[in-house]
Amino acid sequence: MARPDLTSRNLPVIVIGAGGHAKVAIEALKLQGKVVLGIVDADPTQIDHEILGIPVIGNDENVFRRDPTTVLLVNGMGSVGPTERRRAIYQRFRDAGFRFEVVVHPSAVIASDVVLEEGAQVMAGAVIQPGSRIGINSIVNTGVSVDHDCEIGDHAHLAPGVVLSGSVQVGEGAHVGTGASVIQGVRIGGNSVVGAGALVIRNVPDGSVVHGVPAKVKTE
Ligand code: JB2
Repeated sequence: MARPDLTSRNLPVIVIGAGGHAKVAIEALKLQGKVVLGIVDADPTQIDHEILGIPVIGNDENVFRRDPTTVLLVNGMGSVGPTERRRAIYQRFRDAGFRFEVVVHPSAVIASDVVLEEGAQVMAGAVIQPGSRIGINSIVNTGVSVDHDCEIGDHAHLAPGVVLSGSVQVGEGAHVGTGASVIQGVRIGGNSVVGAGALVIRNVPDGSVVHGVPAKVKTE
C-alpha cells in the first residue's frame, strides 16, 4: 500500500472536531499506535470533554500556535450530505503549512498497490481492491467495499456500507450515502450527493443529488 512519506515520521496527532466522526477516527488511531495529543473543537462547551480518553484541548487557535512540523492533523469532521465543511477545514490548516495523517483501521483490507493520499481515512472493515486510488482528505467509512480500479476523488466521503463495483469514479467532494451501491464503470460527479441506500446504475452529473432504486436525479 502506498502512503505519503509524512506518515512515516511518526509525529503526534491532533484531531480537528469532537463529534461522531472524530470518535471513529480516534479509535482507529489508537489501534494504529499513534500518539493523540488532543482534540480541538470550535464549540467552547466541549473544552475538557474527552472522547475515548482523549481530551478537548482548545479550539483551532491551539493548533495554529504550533510549529506545523511538530504535529500531524486528523480531520475529525464527517459529512451527512455536502462535504464543504470537511474540505474547508483541510484547506485552512494545509494553507498554514500543517499536514494530515493517513488513518487506517487495522481491520481494513487494502490491496498492496492501493494509493492512499494525504489525510485519507479508511475505517474498520473496509475492503479496497487493487488498482484503486483514495484521494486527499477522503473517507472510506466503516464496512465500505471498493472494488478494483476505483478512483475516489479528493474530499469525497463513502459513508458506512457503501459498495462500489470495479472501475467506479467518485468525483471530488462527492458524498455517497450509507449503504448505497454503484455498479461497475459508473462515474459519480464532483460535489454530488448519492442518497442512502441508492442503487446507482448510470453516471451522476456533477453537483446533483440522486436517490432511489435505481437512482434518479432529485428534482423537487
Ligand atoms: O471549524 C471547526 C469546526 N466546525 C465544527 N473547527 C473545529 N476544531 N471544530 C469544528 N466543529 C465541531 O466539529 C463541532 O463543534 C462538533 O463538535 C464537531 C462535528 O461533530 P458532529 O457530530 O456534528 O459531526 P461529525 O462530522 O463528527 O459526524 C457526522 O458525520 C459522520 C460521518 C455525524 O452525523 C455522524 O453520524 C457520521 N457518522
